[in-house]
Amino acid sequence: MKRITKKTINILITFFISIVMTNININALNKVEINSDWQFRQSNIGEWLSATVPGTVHTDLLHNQIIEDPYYRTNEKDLQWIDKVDWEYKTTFNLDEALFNKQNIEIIFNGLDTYADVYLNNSKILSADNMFRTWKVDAKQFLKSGKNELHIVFHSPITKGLELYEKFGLPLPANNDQSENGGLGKNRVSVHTRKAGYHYGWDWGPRFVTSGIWRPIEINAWDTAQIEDSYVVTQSIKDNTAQIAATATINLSTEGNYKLITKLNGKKVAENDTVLQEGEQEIKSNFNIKNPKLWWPVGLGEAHLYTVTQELYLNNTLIDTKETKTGVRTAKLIQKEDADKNGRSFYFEVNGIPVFGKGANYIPNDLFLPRVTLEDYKTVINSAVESNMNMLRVWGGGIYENDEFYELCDEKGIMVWQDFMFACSMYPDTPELQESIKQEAIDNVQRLRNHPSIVLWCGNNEIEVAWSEYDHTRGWGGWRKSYPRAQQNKIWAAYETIFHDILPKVVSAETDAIDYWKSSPSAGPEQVATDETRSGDNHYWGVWHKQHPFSEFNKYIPRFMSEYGFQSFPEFSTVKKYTVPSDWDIESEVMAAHQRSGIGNLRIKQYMESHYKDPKDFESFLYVSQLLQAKGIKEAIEAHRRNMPFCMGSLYWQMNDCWPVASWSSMDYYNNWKAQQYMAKKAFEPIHVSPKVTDTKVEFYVVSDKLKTQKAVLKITAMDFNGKIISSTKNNINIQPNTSTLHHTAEIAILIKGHQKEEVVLLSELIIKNKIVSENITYFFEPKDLKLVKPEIIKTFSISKDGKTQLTLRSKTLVKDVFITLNGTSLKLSDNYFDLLPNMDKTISFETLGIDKSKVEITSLFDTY
Ligand code: BMA
Repeated sequence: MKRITKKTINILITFFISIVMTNININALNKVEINSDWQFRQSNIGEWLSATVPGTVHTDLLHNQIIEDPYYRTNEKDLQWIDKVDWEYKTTFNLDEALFNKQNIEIIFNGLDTYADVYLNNSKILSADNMFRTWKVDAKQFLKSGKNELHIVFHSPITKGLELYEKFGLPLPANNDQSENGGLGKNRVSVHTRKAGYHYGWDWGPRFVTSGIWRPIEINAWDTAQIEDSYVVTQSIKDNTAQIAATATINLSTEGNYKLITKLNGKKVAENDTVLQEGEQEIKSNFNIKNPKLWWPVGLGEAHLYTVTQELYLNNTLIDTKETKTGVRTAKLIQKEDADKNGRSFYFEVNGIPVFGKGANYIPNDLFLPRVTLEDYKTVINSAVESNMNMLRVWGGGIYENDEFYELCDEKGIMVWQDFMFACSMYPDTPELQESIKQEAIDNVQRLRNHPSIVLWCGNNEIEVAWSEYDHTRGWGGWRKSYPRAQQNKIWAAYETIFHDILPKVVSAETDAIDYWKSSPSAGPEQVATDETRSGDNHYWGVWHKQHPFSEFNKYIPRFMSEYGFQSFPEFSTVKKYTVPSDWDIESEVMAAHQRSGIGNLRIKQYMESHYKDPKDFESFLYVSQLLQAKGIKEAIEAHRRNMPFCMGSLYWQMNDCWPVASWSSMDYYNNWKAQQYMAKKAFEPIHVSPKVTDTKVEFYVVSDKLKTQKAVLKITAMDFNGKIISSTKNNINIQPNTSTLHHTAEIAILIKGHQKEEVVLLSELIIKNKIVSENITYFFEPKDLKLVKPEIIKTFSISKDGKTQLTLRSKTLVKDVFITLNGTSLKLSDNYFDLLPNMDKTISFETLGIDKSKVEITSLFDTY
């Protein structure tokens, strides 16, 4: 019920604001947000209707019941007209005398999507053309005391795109631009417009080319001077002392004797007294923190944050204050040549410690961006933390995320790999576009540079490999090879200008210390990443695109795996939200509209055949698709971690969805955890036992992200499906810190002692101080060949000390892939989609209070055929 919640919240906020004051919401002394009384209509046509700001045309049409839910069935098809016409928004707001009398008044447009002409009291004050930019307009001369009118015309991004496309004259590759679905034939216009790539469609997303005021509009008024920005960075940490540089950018309209005081958690650490001239100036304050509390990625320590406050005084009167929350840490991308000179490392070192990056790729959480709430961000980021992840990659086909996203990553210790917003396309070489890209980069790097969570800026997603300039035997079909040499040179020159010149220069000018990586994946200077390269990062899509079996994840081990993945369907309760019963067939028109990968269904079926029995019905197919996905990705995560420290990162594709769809995500649009999310939580656990089955042996690895050696017992038990123990061994081991170690190898024949492989389950447990810290269940055959029997599960409900409902399950025989639902919907549970071992209790706790026990249902793999 995500949409309803968001809508309700919007209404509540609007209501609250209108009580506080009419028209303008004062959120800081001199800052007011223009967020109410907005109206919109198709440009010059029809009546004005109420609008929500921030918002989008599509969601405003929906709220006014002019269109139906864009995500329902095949509604998307009927809504393609929206991006072909112009729209206009208007509001009036009152500017009180006090504000109006300020010397300087600017209006800040934090996000206009995209081609927007802005009129203030009938004067044009801005022509915007880049969704990612922050536009600041000096508005004093256009404003009046009292009532003012703001009017914004959004030109169709498609009409504008087509104009630019025709003017440029050379069609450029843009694989995911679903121009045909938008009625544009082969005219892929997306690359001409600085707007989120996924709005034009992707292989997990619909095509809704939105328009609107997608981030707040604020009035910012000040006299004499203001602190425009405060940038705080850790320059080094040596001998228990952190050297910090705080740079205040000050905007002055009055020269005079100024004083800037810098405080750390309220205590003064620096003071600068200076005579400042009119205009923009920077004041640098350096200070030290003795015995600093460092910011650590989750799992390695506290993600400690300090508050740095800068106060600006004119003639000893406080005139402005800026507060920054940031962490003290150093973060570096380490690329060291290997001893054998055959490759280079690729890992992140935080505070001098190499950190294995565990996590996923993050896409925008909705097509209609202003619908994404703080709660949504919390759910995704908390899910990452609960799943033992420490890194998310903000992928280049979406947006530079909202501040809240990074604030949560800062708080929770999630490292962010931040792409610039370029993906799977080549871009024109027009100077206007390049200037716009430069300004967009400056805006966003400046906005985000105080976040300790961001450890890397990366130029783009997959363009270097797709074009393959450095190796003409490779590259995506229809890209470089389809152009004559002169055009290839022109297109590649544009690439080099953006990714080898503009963007790295902005990162180095605007930050002190953040690394820039030109493309993901890349093998390094003038070398394209392949599945075999021993440097840089890699996206391994052999599993899926090339139909490699899951076991190949063990073969293609890169230095850092920044993408790999496998699709699944969302659970039945989610599918029900966008379908009617007659759609319940994977190949139906509606299901196909919610499966955007051309090979998606085929691949799922192909892999399913190798691993699972043919599911008996639609619902079973959805559920088994999730088991399949989790099985494949488990193989990958464990292979990457077992190969630590050669491989130092594993980010699967993809964490979340932007609408209800079949995709590579581990959480669906309604934030339901898929089987893969529960699996990731186990496979990413800080200390993990990982058995690798070969033809005749099992190799038992233990992977640890902890920084201390630990004594443990490695217990290995082979049992049949009735719980009869076939063999059991215990080994005392020393778990090595921050690496992976092979601790034990066993012959399968000895483990299973003459039993049939399809009737044996192997339980590996790691016990530290009598506590099981990791367990892993292994089979010697595919699920389809296991001799499972009809489960008889005994359920016992109890209430935990903190009032939560608990459910204990027990069965005399093995139950594979237990799936628990309440009222037909999966819930956030302490575990789900797990194997229940014979004669062993498994207790699950429900996060929601007061559940109706009679509505709890349990199914398992046995029930699917
Ligand atoms: C990678 C991503 C996305 C895409 C995914 C699945 O290439 O970067 O572009 O959605 O694979 O095909």
